[in-house]
Amino acid sequence: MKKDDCIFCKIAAGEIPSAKVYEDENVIAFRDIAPQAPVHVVFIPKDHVLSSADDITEDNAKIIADIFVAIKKTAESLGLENGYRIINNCGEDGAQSVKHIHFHLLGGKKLPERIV
Ligand code: DGP
Repeated sequence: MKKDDCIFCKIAAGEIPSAKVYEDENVIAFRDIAPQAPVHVVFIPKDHVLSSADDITEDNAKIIADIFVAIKKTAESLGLENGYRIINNCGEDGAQSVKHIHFHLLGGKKLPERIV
Protein backbone atom coordinates (compact mmCIF):
# COMPACT_ATOMS: atom_id res chain seq x y z
CA MET A 1 0.00 0.00 0.00
CA LYS A 2 1.44 3.35 -1.09
CA LYS A 3 0.26 6.89 -0.36
CA ASP A 4 0.91 9.21 -3.27
CA ASP A 5 1.79 12.25 -1.17
CA CYS A 6 4.16 10.39 1.18
CA ILE A 7 7.89 10.98 0.80
CA PHE A 8 8.79 7.68 2.51
CA CYS A 9 6.42 5.75 0.21
CA LYS A 10 8.29 7.33 -2.71
CA ILE A 11 11.63 6.28 -1.20
CA ALA A 12 10.31 2.73 -0.66
CA ALA A 13 9.14 2.64 -4.29
CA GLY A 14 12.51 3.91 -5.55
CA GLU A 15 10.92 7.08 -6.94
CA ILE A 16 13.12 9.23 -4.68
CA PRO A 17 16.75 8.07 -4.43
CA SER A 18 18.15 7.16 -1.03
CA ALA A 19 21.26 5.58 0.43
CA LYS A 20 19.76 2.23 1.36
CA VAL A 21 21.51 0.22 4.05
CA TYR A 22 18.97 -2.56 4.65
CA GLU A 23 16.04 -4.18 2.87
CA ASP A 24 13.90 -7.23 3.44
CA GLU A 25 10.38 -8.23 2.45
CA ASN A 26 8.64 -5.73 4.72
CA VAL A 27 11.23 -3.17 5.84
CA ILE A 28 13.73 -0.80 4.28
CA ALA A 29 16.30 1.45 5.91
CA PHE A 30 18.19 4.39 4.46
CA ARG A 31 20.57 7.12 5.63
CA ASP A 32 18.81 10.18 7.01
CA ILE A 33 19.12 13.23 4.76
CA ALA A 34 20.07 15.40 7.78
CA PRO A 35 22.17 13.11 9.97
CA GLN A 36 22.31 13.90 13.69
CA ALA A 37 25.05 11.38 14.47
CA PRO A 38 27.85 9.68 12.50
CA VAL A 39 25.37 6.84 11.87
CA HIS A 40 21.77 7.97 11.37
CA VAL A 41 19.50 5.51 9.60
CA VAL A 42 15.71 5.62 9.18
CA PHE A 43 13.71 2.36 9.25
CA ILE A 44 10.27 2.18 7.68
CA PRO A 45 7.71 -0.44 6.76
CA LYS A 46 7.64 -0.63 2.95
CA ASP A 47 3.87 -0.31 3.05
CA HIS A 48 2.15 2.73 4.51
CA VAL A 49 0.41 0.56 7.10
CA LEU A 50 0.85 2.96 10.03
CA SER A 51 1.18 6.72 10.01
CA SER A 52 2.60 6.92 13.51
CA ALA A 53 3.22 4.84 16.64
CA ASP A 54 -0.20 5.98 17.77
CA ASP A 55 -1.72 3.66 15.11
CA ILE A 56 -0.12 0.49 16.55
CA THR A 57 -2.60 -2.18 17.66
CA GLU A 58 -2.39 -5.82 18.68
CA ASP A 59 -3.42 -6.74 15.12
CA ASN A 60 -0.75 -4.79 13.24
CA ALA A 61 2.17 -4.82 15.71
CA LYS A 62 4.22 -7.51 13.95
CA ILE A 63 5.77 -4.94 11.63
CA ILE A 64 7.25 -3.22 14.69
CA ALA A 65 9.01 -6.44 15.67
CA ASP A 66 10.22 -6.80 12.07
CA ILE A 67 11.67 -3.28 12.21
CA PHE A 68 13.46 -3.93 15.49
CA VAL A 69 15.00 -7.13 14.09
CA ALA A 70 16.12 -5.09 11.06
CA ILE A 71 17.61 -2.45 13.35
CA LYS A 72 19.57 -5.04 15.30
CA LYS A 73 20.97 -6.61 12.11
CA THR A 74 21.86 -3.21 10.65
CA ALA A 75 23.51 -2.01 13.86
CA GLU A 76 25.69 -5.09 13.70
CA SER A 77 26.53 -4.64 10.01
CA LEU A 78 27.39 -0.95 10.55
CA GLY A 79 29.73 -1.76 13.44
CA LEU A 80 27.71 -0.27 16.30
CA GLU A 81 28.93 -2.90 18.74
CA ASN A 82 29.36 -0.28 21.48
CA GLY A 83 25.67 0.65 21.49
CA TYR A 84 23.18 2.88 19.78
CA ARG A 85 19.89 4.71 20.25
CA ILE A 86 16.49 4.05 18.66
CA ILE A 87 14.06 6.97 18.46
CA ASN A 88 10.46 7.23 17.31
CA ASN A 89 8.92 10.68 17.03
CA CYS A 90 5.13 10.45 17.35
CA GLY A 91 2.63 13.13 16.47
CA GLU A 92 2.70 16.87 16.87
CA ASP A 93 4.25 17.08 20.34
CA GLY A 94 6.72 14.33 19.40
CA ALA A 95 7.90 16.50 16.48
CA GLN A 96 7.11 13.84 13.87
CA SER A 97 7.62 15.45 10.47
CA VAL A 98 6.94 12.50 8.12
CA LYS A 99 3.62 10.76 8.74
CA HIS A 100 4.76 7.25 7.76
CA ILE A 101 5.87 5.43 10.88
CA HIS A 102 9.65 5.25 11.18
CA PHE A 103 12.39 4.62 13.70
CA HIS A 104 15.72 6.44 13.82
CA LEU A 105 18.89 4.46 14.53
CA LEU A 106 21.61 6.75 15.87
CA GLY A 107 25.15 5.83 16.80
CA GLY A 108 28.81 5.95 15.94
CA LYS A 109 29.70 8.16 18.92
CA LYS A 110 28.79 8.56 22.59
CA LEU A 111 25.37 10.18 22.39
CA PRO A 112 24.19 12.89 24.80
CA GLU A 113 22.57 11.48 27.92
CA ARG A 114 19.63 13.88 27.71
CA ILE A 115 17.55 15.10 24.80
CA VAL A 116 16.25 18.29 26.48
P1 DGP B 1 10.85 12.72 11.95
O1 DGP B 1 11.22 14.10 12.33
O2 DGP B 1 10.95 11.74 13.09
O3 DGP B 1 9.53 12.64 11.23
O4 DGP B 1 11.98 12.23 10.94
C1 DGP B 1 11.92 12.35 9.57
C2 DGP B 1 13.32 12.21 9.08
O5 DGP B 1 13.28 11.92 7.70
C3 DGP B 1 14.18 13.45 9.25
O6 DGP B 1 15.23 13.15 10.17
C4 DGP B 1 14.73 13.74 7.88
C5 DGP B 1 14.41 12.50 7.09
N1 DGP B 1 14.04 12.75 5.71
C6 DGP B 1 13.02 13.55 5.29
N2 DGP B 1 12.98 13.56 3.95
C7 DGP B 1 13.95 12.71 3.53
C8 DGP B 1 14.39 12.29 2.23
O7 DGP B 1 13.88 12.68 1.18
N3 DGP B 1 15.45 11.44 2.20
C9 DGP B 1 16.05 10.97 3.33
N4 DGP B 1 17.09 10.13 3.19
N5 DGP B 1 15.66 11.34 4.57
C10 DGP B 1 14.62 12.21 4.66
